[in-house]
Amino acid sequence: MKMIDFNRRKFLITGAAVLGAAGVVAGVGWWYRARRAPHAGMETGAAAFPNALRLPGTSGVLGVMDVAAPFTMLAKPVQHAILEGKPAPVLAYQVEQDGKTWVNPVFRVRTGATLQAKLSNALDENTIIHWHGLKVDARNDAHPLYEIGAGTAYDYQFPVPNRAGTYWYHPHPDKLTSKQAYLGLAGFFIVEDDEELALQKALDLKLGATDIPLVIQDKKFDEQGRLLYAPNEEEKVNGYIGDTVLVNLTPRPHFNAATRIYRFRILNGSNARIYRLGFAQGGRPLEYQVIGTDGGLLDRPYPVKEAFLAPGERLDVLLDLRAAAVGDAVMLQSLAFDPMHAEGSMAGMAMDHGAMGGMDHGAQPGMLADGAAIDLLRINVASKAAYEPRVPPKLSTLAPVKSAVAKAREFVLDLKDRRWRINGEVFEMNKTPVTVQRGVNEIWEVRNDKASMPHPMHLHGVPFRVLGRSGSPQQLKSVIVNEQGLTATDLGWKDTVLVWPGETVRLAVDFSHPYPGDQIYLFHCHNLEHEDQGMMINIKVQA
Ligand SMILES: [Cu+2]
Repeated sequence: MKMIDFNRRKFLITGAAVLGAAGVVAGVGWWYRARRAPHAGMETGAAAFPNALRLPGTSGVLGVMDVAAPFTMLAKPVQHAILEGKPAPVLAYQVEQDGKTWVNPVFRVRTGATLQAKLSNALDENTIIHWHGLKVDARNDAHPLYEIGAGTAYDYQFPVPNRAGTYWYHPHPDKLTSKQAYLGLAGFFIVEDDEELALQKALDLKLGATDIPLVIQDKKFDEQGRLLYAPNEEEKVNGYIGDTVLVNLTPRPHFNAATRIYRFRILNGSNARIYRLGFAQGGRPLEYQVIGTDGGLLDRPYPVKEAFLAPGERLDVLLDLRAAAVGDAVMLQSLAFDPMHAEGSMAGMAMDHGAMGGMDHGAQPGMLADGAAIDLLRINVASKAAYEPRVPPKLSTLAPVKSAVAKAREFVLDLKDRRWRINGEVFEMNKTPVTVQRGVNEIWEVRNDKASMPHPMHLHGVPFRVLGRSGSPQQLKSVIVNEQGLTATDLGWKDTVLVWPGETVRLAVDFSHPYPGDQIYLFHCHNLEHEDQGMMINIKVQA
């Protein structure tokens, strides 16, 4: 298995290198092979999805925990059988309160509430928690400057000013984020406000039953069911791709539904894999409504048939099963796409003709290529429901984007000597190449090199709006929803935005905040191998 993987990666790099400037062509070729991959649209029958999707209960793994009193999060290895009958060590956040235990809890909190938590590090290395998407000061945001050693603890205390939305938390220590997140450390952080509660009431939604957080993660396992994390040099450049896709830590999952509306809060918690999400019934794509993104509800529902979701991003969707009949099945899928690995053409790597022999053999058995079609979750329509509600035509009011006075600030993404760079640099802990003034609205222009791969760029502490995309690849055309070239995933308040090769993405960032003193935040790629390899830059917000 390891051999196979090595050969495939080797091909991916050398294939692109051989084709030189036509690196994009190599990407397309890869896509066609991916479509022929054995997993692509493999078996969609009930027998192929034997495992009940893990749903958030009131405790245990992914249990919902209402944040009220202070609590302690113990980061530690635990035994957990992701694969049936194969208990194996994973890393987890464990919380104990009122006689109950949660593992990677789904935190639920009201806007304006204060979170008081102690991180206790029972790992054998440094760690720190980043509250992804929350508006907090630098100390609570957990820049790796604040990482703590094994056996020590860190106190968080901050009000949650965010509007309602699906946020999350995960580790952020220097150069260890990818490994720790991959081995299990991650969870949802759901914020609610009056508007959100009104929507739940209008659509009769209940968290864990009809309002379901779904975290999608691709993993590799060994024979004993242990998670394998050992990226080789190619995988550090490409990102670490798994061959088993889990939804809520469940492989090959099914969910028994009734004929009503369901809400899915989808988080791409994978290290590097992008998904092109669609629902289908009998191979026919179903329309669904995008109602929210990273930073909460949109102004209205946006009907789509597919949407890209990159690592770190969230998509809040409604699926209407009222037209379905009992006995029907609806698949949540990732559709095949060109992963656009065009980076090899500029990577300056030596050609290896020996590896080309494997080129025509396509994806190897057991591998799940980047961009391959994947059946993620089988939704069995199992019962009839009397369900009257209609989706409200208006969901929320988004504050208008403030116009910026300054000229755009540029961020250029490229690859040199096998390291991904932002503005020609790789991360240095104590260097702050970017200083912005607190209170200023800036326009950011993020430009990705043509000979590159897609980078999901994440900004800490400060949410932004996506203003426009240009130079987008052809495959984005079918998902663009407005004249600015945005996709449904780009709408509303964002903290992570996907930038495809050759694209320029314009952002509006509002740097006003209430915290005294200078704040050091981060702007980085959420392909976690890229992040750990230094595709990250300090952003100083000067008081
Ligand atoms: Cu990246």
